[in-house]
Amino acid sequence: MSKALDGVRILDFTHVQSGPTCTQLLAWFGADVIKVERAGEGDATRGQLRDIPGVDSLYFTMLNHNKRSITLDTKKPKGKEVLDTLIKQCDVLVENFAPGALDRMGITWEHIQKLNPRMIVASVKGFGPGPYEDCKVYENVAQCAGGSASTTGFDNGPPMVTGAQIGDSGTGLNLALGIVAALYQRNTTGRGQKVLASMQDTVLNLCRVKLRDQQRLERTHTLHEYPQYPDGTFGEAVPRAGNASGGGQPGSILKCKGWETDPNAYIYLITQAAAWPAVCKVIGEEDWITDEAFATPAARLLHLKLIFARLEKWTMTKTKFEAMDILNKYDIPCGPILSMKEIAKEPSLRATGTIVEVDHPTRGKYLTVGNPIKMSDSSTEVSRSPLLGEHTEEVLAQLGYSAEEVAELRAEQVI
Ligand code: CAO
Repeated sequence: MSKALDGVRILDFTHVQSGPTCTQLLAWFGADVIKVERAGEGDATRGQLRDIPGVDSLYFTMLNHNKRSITLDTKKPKGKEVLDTLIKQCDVLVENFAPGALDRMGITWEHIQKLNPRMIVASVKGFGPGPYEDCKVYENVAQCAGGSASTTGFDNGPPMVTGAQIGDSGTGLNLALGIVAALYQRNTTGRGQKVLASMQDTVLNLCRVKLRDQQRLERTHTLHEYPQYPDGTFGEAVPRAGNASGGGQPGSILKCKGWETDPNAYIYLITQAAAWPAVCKVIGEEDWITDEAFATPAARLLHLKLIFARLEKWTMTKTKFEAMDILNKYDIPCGPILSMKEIAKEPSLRATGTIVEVDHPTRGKYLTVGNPIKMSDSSTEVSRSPLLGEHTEEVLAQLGYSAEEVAELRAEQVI
């Protein structure tokens, strides 16, 4: 089967998480991704959070599948020459260095344009233009600056970051979309362009509903669906919503059978308006279907704590999976709180290629998350991440370097 991005060659100058997420996706869609790393250490994540001494970490392997790795010191003049050759022969350069690092290397937009006007130059940065544009940024900084931390957690606790890597992997995803759109536009313009995805912008985009609520709060001074209502008073900014649903359908996390010993014996349950009569039947409160205090969504907003306390009395008599089975029969939206252990073992996720087992020459077998985007005419086969510099000779030969030239570059520690 052909792949969506067959024939697209990516100069992958990314490291850590955000950039590698992007180029891994492009590789899964069929692009030839050449990862450029410094000899010796390579991408810093190869050595971070190691669980096996001397072996590429899971952090690295799980973000760099289906790529080729070459080592190159791009600060040495001969290394820069190789980089220039790569620029001439690739379609896209992807990077997520600290602001200005590419310019300091002499790889300016103008320089790239001269070598290859069709090249797309795609960058992740922590911030877009503005007061923080020169800052180095990691995941949690982006979550804090993008509005996620101030709106996550409980209203009586401090701001909180989430485990979902929305700043890193989220921005990588946005960048990949920008690159594909730029490749499409190049079909008509014949020109490359710069693509920028900032981590703050990405997080804010994912917190869109919170900016919605900020404006509602300023206009009406209350947010009926938030847990502070009707007992508490609101401040000037959108408060942390705990586990309340972000939409207009009230929801909560409720204890299930076994919660005393199992930290994940919980279910998320949404009392969607259409499912309200069914909810009442399931918990044996049929009177609530017609009772004025509960009959309408607006009336229920005044009693959410009581409603969820009653629901929890019911969920505590069932395991999360028993509760799921019963609630799904009535089309009541709900979801079990799944631990990573449970997710790793879930057969349906293995069957769809969302969880994949990969074999690695020095690590052995490990699990990874496969391509979350499934296409009917461009399938994804996940292959292991490259060892550092594994493809240096192969790529240089493809670029037209002779064996003697490669030996010389090696002797001069350029590769
Ligand atoms: N050959 C020679 N030099 C190389 C090289 C190579 N192959 N690859 C990288 N370098 C150099 C860079 O040119 C840079 O040199 P200068 O500082 O002299 O310009 C240097 O290595 C370090 O790059 P860096 O500043 O990007 O790396 P860092 O570890 O200090 O910072 C990070 C890491 C992530 C904070 C920073 O890159 C950043 O803010 N990136 C943008 C935002 C981002 O993507 N953050 C998400 C990271 S994932 O959690």
